[in-house]
Amino acid sequence: MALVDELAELAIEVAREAGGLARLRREEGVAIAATKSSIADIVTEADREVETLIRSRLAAARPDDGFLGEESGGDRGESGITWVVDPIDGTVNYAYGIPAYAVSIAAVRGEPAPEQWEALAGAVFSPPTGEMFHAAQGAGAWLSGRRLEVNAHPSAAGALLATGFGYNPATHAGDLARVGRVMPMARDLRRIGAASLDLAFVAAGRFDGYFERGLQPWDHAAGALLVIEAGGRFVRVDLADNPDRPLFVAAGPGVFDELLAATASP
Ligand code: LIP
Repeated sequence: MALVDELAELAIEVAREAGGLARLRREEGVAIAATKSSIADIVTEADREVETLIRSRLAAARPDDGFLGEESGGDRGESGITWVVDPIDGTVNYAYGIPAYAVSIAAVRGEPAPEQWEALAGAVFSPPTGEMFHAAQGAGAWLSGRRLEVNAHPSAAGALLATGFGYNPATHAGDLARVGRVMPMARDLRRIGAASLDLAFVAAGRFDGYFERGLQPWDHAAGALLVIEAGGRFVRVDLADNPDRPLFVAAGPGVFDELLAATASP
């Protein structure tokens, strides 16, 4: 079996088990364990428990790999491969009981930095719906045995788009200005609250495009590979006002350039 396929199979297996634990804890009742950078940036005990499960399963299967997780940080392995993990993406939705959250697991090669890594495999599992989106480098993106393709929507005019807003309220004026530039040309806008699902939906043709500033590596590592393997484009753009808060844009080829032009300014 090719390495990318082996990594994808492991990502799928662990994401499914981890998603089952997340769903169980949700049904039992979820408490916010801590607030991180802002009132919107929270962590639950389930986030921590699910990431611990994921980390232990991956280490048991591939002990020489590195790990980079939202809740437990990272360590470099010996194999040159790093697992980039968001145990519960859409944490606020999860805490409020909104059925829009996912387990995101990606395997990357090289430096564990988004602008340098090579994505090899990824899985985005949605426990509320049971949908497993997955991809292996060069082998396409898939959902329930169906190969995914981004929409062939010919332009940003009339496109169904999605976005998100960062945790820092000081950045919301720019985010809302960006929405103001996009809305006049869009069919409509959705804000799901889980970047990995936003990206999976672009790959599946449920959105024509997605844009958001300030995503963390674990938010987009798996979803970006889904988009690319589904024939879409994904880019990270440093903006002049704050290069440490890059803009991410994902879309099909007909929408991408116009969407990037409309969003790639502070
Ligand atoms: C979330 C992202 C979402 C963004 C939220 C938050 P988390 O990740 O998936 O797109 O708008 O602000 O960053 O914190 O739920 O893992």
